[in-house]
Amino acid sequence: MLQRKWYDMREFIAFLEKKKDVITIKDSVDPKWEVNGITRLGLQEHAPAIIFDNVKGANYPLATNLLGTDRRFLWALGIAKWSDFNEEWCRRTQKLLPWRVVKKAPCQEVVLTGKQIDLHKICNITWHQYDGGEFPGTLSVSVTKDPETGVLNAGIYRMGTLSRNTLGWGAPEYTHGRQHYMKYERMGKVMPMAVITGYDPTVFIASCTRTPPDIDEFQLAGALRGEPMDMVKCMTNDIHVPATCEFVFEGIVRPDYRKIEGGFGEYTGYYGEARSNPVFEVQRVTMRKKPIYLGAREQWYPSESALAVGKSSQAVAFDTVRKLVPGVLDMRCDVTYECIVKIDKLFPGHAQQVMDAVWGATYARYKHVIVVDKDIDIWNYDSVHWALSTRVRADRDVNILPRRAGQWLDPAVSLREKGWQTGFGIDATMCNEEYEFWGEKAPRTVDDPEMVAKVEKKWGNKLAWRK
Ligand SMILES: Cc1cc2nc3c(=O)[nH]c(=O)nc-3n(C[C@H](O)[C@H](O)[C@H](O)COP(=O)(O)O)c2cc1C
Ligand SMILES: [Mn+2]
Repeated sequence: MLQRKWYDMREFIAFLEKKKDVITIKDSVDPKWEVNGITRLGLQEHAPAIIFDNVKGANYPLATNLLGTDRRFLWALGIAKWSDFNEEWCRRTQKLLPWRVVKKAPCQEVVLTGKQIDLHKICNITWHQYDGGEFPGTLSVSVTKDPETGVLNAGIYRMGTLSRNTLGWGAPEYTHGRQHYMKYERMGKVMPMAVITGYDPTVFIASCTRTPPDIDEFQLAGALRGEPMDMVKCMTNDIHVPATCEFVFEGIVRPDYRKIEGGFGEYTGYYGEARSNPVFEVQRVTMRKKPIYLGAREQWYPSESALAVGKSSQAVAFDTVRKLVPGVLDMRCDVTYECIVKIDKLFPGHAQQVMDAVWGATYARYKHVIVVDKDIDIWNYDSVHWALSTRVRADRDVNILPRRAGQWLDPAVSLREKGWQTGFGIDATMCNEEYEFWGEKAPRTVDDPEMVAKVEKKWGNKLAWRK
């Protein structure tokens, strides 16, 4: 069985070393442009993960592109291929795994307080050319506690440095972290928060997953890795964090206080505008000895931001939809707002029912839903495109659902309309029911599996191009 349980980020990096899929850059690099350019090239070329040993002005090494390729993302979970991914995720997460509390933790080996805290010396990267400044908070997981239920939430939201010890906190209103904050703010109370980075990769994936509310992402991480997370209480508040992470930033977010933060290059592949965001005030930093900072250059696929948000949320959406609608076989969502669903079509309106389930019951807020038949290989866009061009009649098969809750960062929507989107569904299944009504049959595809199987047997290893 493939490995899926990692003690910490270092164990995963050691695994990548064995696979020759991580490189270390020892030369000094400029945080304003060189890290940007090198990570951009690395992502675009599906290259190894990168550790920058010597970032000018920073005290710690920086790891990037950790899950930036399909292969590393699948390795992190110990899953062999995408077509196994959804089923395996659902199997593992049927039951979430509560975490264990430990008293002593590597992440509290070194402590910085007061004037010792200087964010500019911890992570000082400008990840994209036109970012508003340094963004240490790219793969930083915000951990908060619901003041009413006590349930923990972990989510990754952008954070840009405002001063030596403050960061803008980019959690929009539809995120769980922000909803915790809204509860504190209504009570006029300060919200305690812990921000962590440099963790076992299942924490990375769980924190990006768009789940229903009141799910503790550390229990999800436990289920994904097949062993409960070990968690330790923060030194200055009651929030628990993974014991083996590299950095913990303990602090508060005050009510009724905002500062302009951004703009920033987002996972959509476009710059998001500067916003008036709540402010995270760091009161203490705890870390491991010789810690490694973890960050990411956000962009479209290929990138860890696209993979982690896309694939984890896809698996949860798949689980939801297949529990509501029969005949749902697989799902693929790796272009931010698009969801492709494969079904075994059983009745008229089946594809439309799938669209309704995706729009109505999943948390990822997909705009576009494409439904295809069971003979289509959704892991091959050639196959999906073939279905779109040969099985669709637009006046019959296109469904538009205006004015739904959308994604804040949708580049197709101007600031005035932010937060709204239009559902667009394409039924790209063959219209068998129409043919059959008149006693006809839908055209047969030219897949010819029997001939292919016969040839495979006789010619399989004699074909020159296969050698
Ligand atoms: C690198 C990276 C950066 C992200 N930045 C943001 C962000 O700034 N705002 C946001 O709403 N989601 C962001 N996300 C996506 C969220 O982490 C994801 O939607 C997650 O489900 C949020 O957690 P929640 O559902 O518990 O609120 C980011 C994801 C990644 C991988
Ligand atoms: Mn959540």
